[in-house]
Amino acid sequence: MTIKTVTTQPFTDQRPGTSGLRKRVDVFQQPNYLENFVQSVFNTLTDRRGQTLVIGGDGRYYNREALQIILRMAAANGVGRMLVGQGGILSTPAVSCLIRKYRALGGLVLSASHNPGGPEGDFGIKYNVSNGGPAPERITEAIFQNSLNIREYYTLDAADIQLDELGEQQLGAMQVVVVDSVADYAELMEQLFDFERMSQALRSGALSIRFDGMHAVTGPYAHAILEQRLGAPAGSVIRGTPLPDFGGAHPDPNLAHAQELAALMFSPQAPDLGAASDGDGDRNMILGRECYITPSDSLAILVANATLVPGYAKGLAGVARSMPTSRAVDRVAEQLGIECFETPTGWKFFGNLLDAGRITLCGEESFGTSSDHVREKDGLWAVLFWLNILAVRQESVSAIAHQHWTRYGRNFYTRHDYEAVDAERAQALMDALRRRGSELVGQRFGAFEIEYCDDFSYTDPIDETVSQGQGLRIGFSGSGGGPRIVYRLSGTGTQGATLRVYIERHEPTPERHDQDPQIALAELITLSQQLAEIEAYIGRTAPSVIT
Ligand code: VG1
Ligand code: CO
Repeated sequence: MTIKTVTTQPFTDQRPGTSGLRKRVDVFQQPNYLENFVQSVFNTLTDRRGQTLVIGGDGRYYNREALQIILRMAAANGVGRMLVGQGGILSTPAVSCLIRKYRALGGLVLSASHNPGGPEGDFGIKYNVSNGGPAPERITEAIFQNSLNIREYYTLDAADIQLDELGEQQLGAMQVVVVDSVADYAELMEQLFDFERMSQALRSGALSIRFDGMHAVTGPYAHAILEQRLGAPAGSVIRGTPLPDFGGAHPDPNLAHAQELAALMFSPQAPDLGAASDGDGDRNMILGRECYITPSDSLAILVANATLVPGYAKGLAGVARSMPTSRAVDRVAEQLGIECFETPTGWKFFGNLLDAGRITLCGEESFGTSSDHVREKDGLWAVLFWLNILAVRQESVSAIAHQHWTRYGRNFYTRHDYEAVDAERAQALMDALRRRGSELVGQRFGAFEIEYCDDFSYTDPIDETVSQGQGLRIGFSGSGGGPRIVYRLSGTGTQGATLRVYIERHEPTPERHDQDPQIALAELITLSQQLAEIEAYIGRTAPSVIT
């Protein structure tokens, strides 16, 4: 089959963000837009010839079309073998699992994660490297530089691959293997968790779960693992069929977007555990009966209970959290006497620590938790971890959380997002705050005195790469690390800018642990708006989403 060389012009906006290249579907559908980016990836992979790559997506609109385009380009670029999820479906953690298991050179994830899908929604593409994790900044930057200079791309004149048929097919000189989307991932989960114990509890009715797949990628995984293997009654998984537009809903697992689940969990019919995952299956939300667990607390509780789970019974090497994530896990790590790292936002920053064996569990406040079993965050893994803990402890989610807070204190935490604001104004807000940093130190606002104000810079402990400008931190004096407000701009949005404000305060007194976080943090929330002059800069008096 002859390779076709197609002439093209560069686009200037193909710099990957926090998690790959994300744009509106109509941007991706422009002639050569996807092709340019994919060719830039291949150009960067100088050792791709004859190698294996993994590819799959979350099933959103344009997934199948994009897959066919990429497969033809891969063949024309000399890739030896492509492992493709059946129907084009693979969750982000499943891609990571397959890359590692089959020693692939890397993989491509087609997803815009929790962003809405459909013709009016978003699409995305992310390259993962041979450890199964997102490409580090050095590589994403090389891809971007390549995209600025690209003049041609390579493809084949060939018929479409049958994406729904398991097994081998040929595309030019390249082998395409359509693999079961769930099997390898499910097998990995069985190695980590006590399936027998969880299954007994679920089958006997001692334990019950409701999992919301949000019509995104985790549906097939949850049906197979929770219902078929573990025996949770049919109906335990809701919205379990992936749909190209996610049923018109927003596949973002939080209280605002998983309303049916949230309503159930705060009703008399609530099961023991409620959970949801996002578009590409790497996020998780955890709920108990009348109880919502923040992702930051979830990480801390998993770390504190890890030895109850077979895969982690030996204990943890260390842990890590992204900078804006609450410091609840720091306290647990301190008690356990293990290292705790603070990394910039984005899963790629955990990769080196995981590879070096310095950390076992890690997480982000944005509903992301995982371990060294893959190199991505893993939604269903977190749900199984909780289920395993519940099966062993035989206590409610709420009781476990309260005992945790009694022992370590509670880190009241909230994130306020100001979405789709003017990008220049948002940048001006950040610049002004950065400039005022040193003058703010020592100033007092009511009960709060500013102890430090800095722009977070991270030096990777393994390869010493420096990442600057990762968010502004304002720390106040006080016990338990002191209250903290963090400001940063999102790197995953596709419309204007999104300002994220993260607010946190440690509360040691158990009698005060049952407050609503928005009330417990009320003064700091007001202060977060005043200090950054949010209304003056971006014209908003309230956030668009609170988590
Ligand atoms: C957000 C989250 C970040 C997460 C990223 C990708 O990034 O804050 O913690 O790693 O999304 O998650 P940002 O730059 O918009 O704040 V996902 O589920 O899109 O892969
Ligand atoms: Co995601």
